[in-house]
Amino acid sequence: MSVIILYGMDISSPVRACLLTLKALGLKFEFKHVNVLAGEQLTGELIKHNPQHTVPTLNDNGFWLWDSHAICAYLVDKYAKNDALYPRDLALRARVHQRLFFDASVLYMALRSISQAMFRHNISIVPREKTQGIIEGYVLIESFLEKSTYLVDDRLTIADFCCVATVSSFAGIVDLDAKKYPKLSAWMERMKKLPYYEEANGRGCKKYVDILKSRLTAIVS
Ligand SMILES: N[C@@H](CCC(=O)N[C@@H](CS)C(=O)NCC(=O)O)C(=O)O
Repeated sequence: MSVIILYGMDISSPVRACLLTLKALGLKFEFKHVNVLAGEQLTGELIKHNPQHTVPTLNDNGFWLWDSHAICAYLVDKYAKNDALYPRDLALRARVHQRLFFDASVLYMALRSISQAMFRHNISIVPREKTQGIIEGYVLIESFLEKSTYLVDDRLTIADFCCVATVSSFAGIVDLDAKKYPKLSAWMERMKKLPYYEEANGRGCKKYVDILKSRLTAIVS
């Protein structure tokens, strides 16, 4: 019997990107909870197969893969009935990649630079310059959505899944101002209407945002 296993915890934004993809594809999968806050990623099966010990990690019938962007792309290529979520057209795919790499290298890193200090070193005061990374993320996504309803034209792709999982988590540090970022806010509302959004991203994101807010004591210049 075919078994897809996703290792992770739902407060993790890259894990939620994979949950959005799995749900959008209607795939059956097993979710193995790994409590990263307790260091569980450094033990058991996960560390044997993923020396980088990150979640999400996928085990698709013995094929192991990590990094949310790689996992989402793989799942669509392997299991989707069509290429809508990850177009095969060269130029479209290149633009999806640009957004995915933007998420990995800009958005996620802005969040990580703050959350790692909080989770690993119990630091509750955030330097203002670090929150600038989040604000720049908001500004850039607003500009990407200037002429389109999704991040690549008017088509929903895995780029939206990866970016929304990260951007929705930003609210733990800097609330999204709908007046300043109307296109971004409309996109978030559009994403929230997806029938699987709440289960795949909404719930875990709320938990994560609540944790960040409870730990944050001040933003200082
Ligand atoms: N670029 C990776 C980031 C994965 C990542 O850093 N995940 C964090 C949780 S959000 C993690 O596993 N941290 C535990 C560790 O690095 O040991 C992805 O998109 O999957």
